[in-house]
Order: sequence, then structure tokens, then C-alpha cells
Amino acid sequence: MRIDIVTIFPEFFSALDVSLLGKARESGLIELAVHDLRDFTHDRHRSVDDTPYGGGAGMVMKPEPWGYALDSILDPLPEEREARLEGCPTIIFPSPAGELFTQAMAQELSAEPHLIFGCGRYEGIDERVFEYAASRARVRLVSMGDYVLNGGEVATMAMIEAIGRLIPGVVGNPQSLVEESHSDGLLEYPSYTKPAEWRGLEVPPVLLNGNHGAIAAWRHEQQLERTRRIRPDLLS
Ligand code: 6GU
Repeated sequence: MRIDIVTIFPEFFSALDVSLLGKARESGLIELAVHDLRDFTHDRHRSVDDTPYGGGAGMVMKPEPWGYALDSILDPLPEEREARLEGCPTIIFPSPAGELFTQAMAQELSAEPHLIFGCGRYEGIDERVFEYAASRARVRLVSMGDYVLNGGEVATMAMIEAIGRLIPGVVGNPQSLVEESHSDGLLEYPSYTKPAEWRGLEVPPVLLNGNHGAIAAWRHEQQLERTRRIRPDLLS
């Protein structure tokens, strides 16, 4: 998978050099490029924002640098409209006003050949950038939840980690993807390792007796109990 990130804080993404995602990049499973939006400005101050038309608080990101940045990442426009829909990249703009990011969306996006993340800052990006982007690629506004971040960078990091680990070969043991929270719509069951007793706390005895049927039943009951208690919304 190819991933491009457009941001005014490229140094934010140095964390993607390490861990599982870093290895996936070394092995070529993920090809990632970070682009500094300010490199696509043409004024002395490299300005990326301006005051909003109509007034109001804060600044809005200017469309021109975004246009040049996206043009530099996207292939030249293919002639045929059909060809544009087939296999064209998906541009994700992290936004608290977007659709909610879920495991299902991570799964869907992990099959894409090319993702572009456009990290906005300040009070947002000039709306015409989304319109222009939609003429060149599939566009999605995506939110991490009902709270506000200062910009799209942290959201992008979270999405790349969630998506990247679902790409075949990135996670060493694919079975660990099958059993984790949200993969079956339920929260994960509790896990234990040795010692069987620690500071007076014991591992549930059912896990020690080697009865695999009983263990599977216990784990499923734990998943249901936790989900009912902590995330009843997932059950409906
Ligand atoms: Cl994707 N961006 C920002 N700025 N805030 C958020 C968010 C995204 N998701 C939740 N809050």
C-alpha cells in the first residue's frame, strides 16, 4: 500500500519509523511519504492560512497550497472517466465533522492500494479543497470520535496504525487479528500469563484445566459481560 500524508508538522510522523509499521515500511509492504504543506506555498512567509470570509473566529487553511500538494501526489488526470473511478486513490481528511472511524472502515481501507491523508489545522480547510479533491479521487471526511483535537495529525497516526496492521504480512500472527476487540463486534476477553498466583490474585481456574471447550465458553461469556457493561451500544 502507498500512503501519502500532507501536513504542516511532518516531524510528527517520525513515530511511523518504529515498531510494526516501521518494519512494514522496511520490508516494502507499506510505502509512506510525508509532504510538508508549506513546500507548496509561493510567498515569502510560506503562509497556509488566512482569515475566514464572512468573519468569525480563527483562521482557515488556504486552498492554493492544498491544490499544489494534491496535484503533486495524484497522477495526471486520466482521459477516460471510467478509468478515474477504477483504482483511484482515497483521500482522507481527518475531521471532527466526518463519519466515525471504525474497525470495519479500517478493514475496508486496508485493501486500498493508495491512501492520502490531508491533515488540517486551525479552524479547518477552505471547503473548495474537498470539492477539488473529489474531482480527482474518492474523498472521505473521517472522525475519531466525539471530541476535538487541534488538528488531523494524531487522528492520521491512529488511522494508519489501525489500517496498517490489517495489511497481510504486517502483523506476524494473523490469528491475533481474529481474536481481538471489535473484530467480532465484541470487546476482547481478559488475558492472563504466568504466574498462576500473583500478589494474592489468581488466574481464573477454568484457564488452568486444559478443557478447551470450557475455556472458549468462558471467554465468550466474558466478552458478552464486558460488552454489556462497558459498551452496550455495540450489542444493539
Ligand atoms: Cl479526525 N480531527 C480533529 N481535529 N478532531 C477530531 C477528530 C479529527 N476526531 C475527533 N476529533
